[in-house]
Amino acid sequence: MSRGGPRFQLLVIAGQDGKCVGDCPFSQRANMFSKLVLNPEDIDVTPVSTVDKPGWFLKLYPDGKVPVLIDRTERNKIVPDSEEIVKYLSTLFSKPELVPSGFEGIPTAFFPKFAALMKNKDKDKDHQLRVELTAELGKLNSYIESRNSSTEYLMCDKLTEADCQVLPKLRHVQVAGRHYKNYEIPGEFSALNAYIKCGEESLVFRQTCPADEEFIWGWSKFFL
Ligand SMILES: N[C@@H](CCC(=O)N[C@@H](CS)C(=O)NCC(=O)O)C(=O)O
Repeated sequence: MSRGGPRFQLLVIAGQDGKCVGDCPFSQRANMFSKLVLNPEDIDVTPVSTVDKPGWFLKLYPDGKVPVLIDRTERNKIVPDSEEIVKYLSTLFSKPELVPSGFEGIPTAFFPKFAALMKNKDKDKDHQLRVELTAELGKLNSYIESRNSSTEYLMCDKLTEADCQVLPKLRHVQVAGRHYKNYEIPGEFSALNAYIKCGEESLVFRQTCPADEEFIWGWSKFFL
């Protein structure tokens, strides 16, 4: 660590107390990826409230969205957006192996389907939205089944950017889906469930995952 403190600061969403880490999957993606690339002493992770955005944050980044990465050795260069943060860190530290090609082939449309179910207020549409969510999760299950069976994570035996994108979103389905919609990822999706178990046991996931209450609080605005 340099005398001036860590090189990077990562602003992520804050939870309900304004201090702990909240439930933004894009923030967790950037946080997970930064842990794959950087030594812990090279980065500070700072939760920022997006409910009551501090003036310093809006001055720094008027769009007011998280995550945002600050590179202190590059005159406090601001890198907003999880995708850009991943590109910036992987290029800077030359880690192409953490961003393998082929992500486009992974079926990830379950998250918009999940959000549609969570936001739906018409009881008559709920069943159809559940069916659509299950169908998308089924595609992900089939994708995982079709890979080399010795592969632990989505693309290989090590966590990559693909896992940083997908695992945080699956956690939303598990925790908020169960709480608000009584939705369970089907047990027969055994490849998907095994992948989730493996991913969620990884240190990087556990270090960055918000508490269950944060998912419940984060989605609560749709259930008032
Ligand atoms: N495309 C962006 C999405 C970031 C995003 O939508 N962040 C949400 C939290 S999950 C946010 O900051 N919302 C606050 C706001 O829009 O005011 C990324 O990948 O980083």
